[in-house]
Amino acid sequence: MATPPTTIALLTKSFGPTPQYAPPGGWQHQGEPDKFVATHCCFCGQQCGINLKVKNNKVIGFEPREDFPFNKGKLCPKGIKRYMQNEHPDRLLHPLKRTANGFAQISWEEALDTTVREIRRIQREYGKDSFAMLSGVSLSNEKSYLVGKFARVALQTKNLDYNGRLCMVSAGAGNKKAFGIDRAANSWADIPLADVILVTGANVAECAPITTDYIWRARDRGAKLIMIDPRVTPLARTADLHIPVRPGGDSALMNGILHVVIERGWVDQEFIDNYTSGFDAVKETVAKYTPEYAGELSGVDPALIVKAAEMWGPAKTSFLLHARGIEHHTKGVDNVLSCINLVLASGRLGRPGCGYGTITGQGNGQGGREHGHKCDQLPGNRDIENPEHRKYISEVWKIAESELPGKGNTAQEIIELMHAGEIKGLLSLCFNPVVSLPDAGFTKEAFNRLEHYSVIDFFLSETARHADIVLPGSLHEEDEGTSTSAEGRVIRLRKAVDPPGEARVDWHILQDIAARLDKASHFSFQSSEEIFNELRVASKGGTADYHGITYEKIEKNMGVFWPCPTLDHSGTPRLFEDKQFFTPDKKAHFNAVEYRPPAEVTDEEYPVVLTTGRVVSQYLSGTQTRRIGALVDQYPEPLVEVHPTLAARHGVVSGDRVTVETRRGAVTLAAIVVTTIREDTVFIPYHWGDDKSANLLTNRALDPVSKIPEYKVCACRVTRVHA
Ligand SMILES: Nc1nc2c(c(=O)[nH]1)N[C@H]1C(S)=C(S)[C@@H](COP(=O)(O)OP(=O)(O)OC[C@H]3O[C@@H](n4cnc5c(=O)[nH]c(N)nc54)[C@H](O)[C@@H]3O)O[C@H]1N2
Ligand SMILES: Nc1nc2c(c(=O)[nH]1)N[C@H]1C(S)=C(S)[C@@H](COP(=O)(O)OP(=O)(O)OC[C@H]3O[C@@H](n4cnc5c(=O)[nH]c(N)nc54)[C@H](O)[C@@H]3O)O[C@H]1N2
Ligand code: SF4
Ligand SMILES: [Mo]
Repeated sequence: MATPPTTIALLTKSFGPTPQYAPPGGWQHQGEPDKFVATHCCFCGQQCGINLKVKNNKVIGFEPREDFPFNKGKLCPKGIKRYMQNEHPDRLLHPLKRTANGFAQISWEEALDTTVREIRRIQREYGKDSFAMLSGVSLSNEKSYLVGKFARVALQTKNLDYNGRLCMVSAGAGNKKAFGIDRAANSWADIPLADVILVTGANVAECAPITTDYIWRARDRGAKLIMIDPRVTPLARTADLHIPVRPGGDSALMNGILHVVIERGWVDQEFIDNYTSGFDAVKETVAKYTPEYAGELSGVDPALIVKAAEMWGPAKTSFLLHARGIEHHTKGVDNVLSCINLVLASGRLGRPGCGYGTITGQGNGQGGREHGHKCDQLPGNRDIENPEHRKYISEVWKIAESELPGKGNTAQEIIELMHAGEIKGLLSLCFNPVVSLPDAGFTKEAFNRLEHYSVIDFFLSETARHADIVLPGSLHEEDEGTSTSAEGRVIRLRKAVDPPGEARVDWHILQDIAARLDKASHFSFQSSEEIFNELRVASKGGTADYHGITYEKIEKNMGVFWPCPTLDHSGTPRLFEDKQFFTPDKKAHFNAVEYRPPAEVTDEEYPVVLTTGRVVSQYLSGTQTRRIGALVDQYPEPLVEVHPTLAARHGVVSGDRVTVETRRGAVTLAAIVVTTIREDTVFIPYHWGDDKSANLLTNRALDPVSKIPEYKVCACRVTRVHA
């Protein structure tokens, strides 16, 4: 019997989340749990261990998990409150379809049949690649792998990409160029052993909170800390040296530091000669980046550049960390390479206390970038255009190589093609592009032009509101699986509860769609572990080799670091110990980088630099954390950080409403006047949608190599709103 179409009042009346939710009796009075489930936090790439308390098939709270070596019981505010989304009344419990009166509940049969009918129609009328797929790396390794296979084998489209395109791709491209492998070079155990730590473009205390503990342990031993950021972030307040770089100035700044390091003779010539290539070109390039020239380009006092070189250069051990502050740029890859050049010149890699790493952002931002989620990638971090790689994966997937699509478009390019009317249909999961992509007005127009859009999510995100069919998926704690942390450690996620109502585990939904596309024989997995075992084979021989990792081994050892090629291999916490790199010539490659200005620079009309990022209590596009009351209380809405000098120029005091305007749009928000930001720069966190969205302002310009958007710099003007 067909389900009668009842519009869902909660979803149509108000799109805003209902954060004040607490179960009857309140969270504190849920009684004794039936069991504890040892698993991991669902949010950031630190992947802290946590014990979930479960009662009557519901998560009712948590206990610290002291046994997991990374965080040893410590959690940040998000980890502590993560369980509170489990029973939220906004949770999608039934499939929905769009009607003239809002969303109506439908049966799974109707939802899946409609999705598949539209996939077939669009692909018949406009070609296979006119139907695209977008995915995300809050998904487990198993789901990420399955998505890659699903898009190529079931949808047969080349147009699959993922939300890591907004996150890890500049670091990934830089790391591959220099080292031939895309992973932090060390486990975090090397951080406390470093004598100097240089952190650039990373708000460690708010975005990788547990890493703070590692850095403090180094400082307890007397280590020096250098922080490079346009803002004095919480960790920067305790640093030995803070360099307030002008957004977009990083490659010039790093070239300047390397200039001084070379001039003073603090390079490891033996390491450079034996294990690297390309140093002479770099030396020649940085020769003109004197502290004065580099300081002028990056907006900092030349003395600070000299001071940084004096701290970094002669140290015995060191660790360099960066995150999106240097990567979210049209020269994100160049910025990363300029950091790697400094590390290589010092020769401090592959030894205790000597390390380098990008701080991976999303929960499975590491694993999710290895298993074929990207438009140019096959599992094991293989290349979709390499004939040998294609042949191997076609054999694993039991298809003819000719059936395997080629390289597709990246996430932002897919949106551009939707806007241009070339991509007509979309299936997405685990991605909220209407909030998270730059130039949100443009993104919304692109979604409105689709002929069909199906989404798998557990909340009705801002993007899901554009869907024709909504398929209710699963939370982290509703499925078994694995994830790979920022350190490169593969860990076990454990199922605590079943999906509520009619919601289904994400990969079951993909298998149901595949079956309706007549591909059941390729998608007949009975468990997450079966998917993982196919992933192991598919990754075998690739750089991201998981072949020697099993569920049992992960559980026994509290995680296994890849590469791990064989069952008797214990994993690789520290890369490059043998000074062998993963490039064809086994050497590490220097890459000369010339400074380029950002895509949009300030002028008379738009005289202020806008940069965007995060706050500790909110996560990404906010669909989850904006529904957790305690986190909303901590930071209820976006504030514009303004320096007192700029504030005075506009007569603004904290709490005043200001309009921030760029060539793309305007938002009006409350200002917060702080001395911790550059005078020429304002900062807005991006975790909100609709009229509070920072991405109404940001620029769609992309890095030519990584295709990451330039979230970290554009030109704006600020005006005070008079009551
Ligand atoms: N609380 C919280 N934690 C998170 C997340 C979250 O949403 N909330 N998200 C996770 C994810 S996916 C990611 S990618 C990471 C991101 O982690 P981070 O990259 O640490 O966070 P962001 O706030 O995006 O940016 C970091 C810093 O870059 C600075 N910055 C801006 N422009 C520049 C520049 O041109 N040069 C330099 N050197 N610095 C600049 C900003 O002032 C900011 O302090 O966090 C992860 N952890
Ligand atoms: N202005 C500006 N914009 C930015 C950034 C910035 O610094 N500034 N940072 C960028 C970065 S680094 C990132 S990583 C992106 C993130 O941007 P998005 O990936 O769009 O953000 P999320 O909030 O993770 O969106 C994921 C969606 O998937 C759902 N979801 C989460 N887990 C699961 C799951 O297991 N299954 C299913 N089916 N759904 C799930 C959530 O409910 C949510 O609707 O934002 C980018 N956008
Ligand atoms: S640091 Fe990251 S993984 Fe750890 S509790 Fe906080 S959000 Fe979760
Ligand atoms: Mo990210």
